[in-house]
Amino acid sequence: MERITRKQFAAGASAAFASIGIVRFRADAAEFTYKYANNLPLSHPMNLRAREAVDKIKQESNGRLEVQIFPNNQLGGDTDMLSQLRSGAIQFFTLSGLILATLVPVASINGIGFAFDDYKQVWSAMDGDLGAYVRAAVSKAGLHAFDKVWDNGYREMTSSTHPITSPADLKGFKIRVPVSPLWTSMFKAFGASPTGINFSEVYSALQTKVVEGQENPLAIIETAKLYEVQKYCSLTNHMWDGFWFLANQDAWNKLPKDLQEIAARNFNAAAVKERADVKALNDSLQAKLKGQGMSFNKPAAAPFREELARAGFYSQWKASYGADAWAVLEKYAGKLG
Ligand code: X2X
Repeated sequence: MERITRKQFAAGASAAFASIGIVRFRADAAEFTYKYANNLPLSHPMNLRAREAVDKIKQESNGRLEVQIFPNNQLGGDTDMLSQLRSGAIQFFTLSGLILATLVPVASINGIGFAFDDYKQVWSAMDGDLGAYVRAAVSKAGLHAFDKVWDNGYREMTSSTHPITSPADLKGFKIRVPVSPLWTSMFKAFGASPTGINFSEVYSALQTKVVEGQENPLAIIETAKLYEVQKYCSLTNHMWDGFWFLANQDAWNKLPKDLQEIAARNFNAAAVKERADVKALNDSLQAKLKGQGMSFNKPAAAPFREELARAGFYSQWKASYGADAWAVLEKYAGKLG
């Protein structure tokens, strides 16, 4: 017996109407279709949780807001994607505050070397006054930042040539850093030779040995397969880095209040889940990366911190951000430098 389901019947009917020009739009066409771009592999918790969030947003908005995800630098490197966000070619983008600092200088403040002892300090600061301070500056620059920062993590140094056991091992070290004045300044203070390269080019820069090393949290070293082109991983925890979930201001303003509420609530909730995922991964990945051929060491932090202080790193950045911003950082991180 032939059974025609309701869906098949509807599809057939709509095709019939379409062919005579009665159906002008598909019943499932969204009112708003926005693009969300990022620089991380699909398997990173940021993309996994963002996927869940956009599914919920579609469902809760009854299909009115559809967010398409473009992971893994599909739309270009961070520098490109930031331009696309500003021009409105993309509507959402997650970006490290340290790179956002090329547009909003104070956004790199959470990356000051060895500022936060632990995640407790990090989230108090970023969900508290420090995050609010940065978001206000981001908004002045014409972008909208959601309340909850996504975790990138504590960053560790990797190398194809030698482990980093003390600041002396960084002298002349050819290291890739993200495109950001704070990163360049910090590795120059260590006497290294940093090159600013977008993440989209990192694997090949390491593979072709344009640079010897790089630094990133374990979750990225694993999901971007950097263990294939790096041998040593030194657990330096030299800074904490997070991603602001950003929206183009005009695109954001165009959304009716109810859609803004649905988007913000789901992206913020996803960020909180992603933080737990990254922390769990960072706690467990060392064994996996060892199995993939990396060797680990954990240098003492104090000599690195002292080297930065001696080079004038802390006083220079305090002057650059201003005493007010610095006081907000120290409220959470304690006295620095
Ligand atoms: O570029 C990097 O190293 C990365 C992926 O960690 C950032 O987005 C800052």
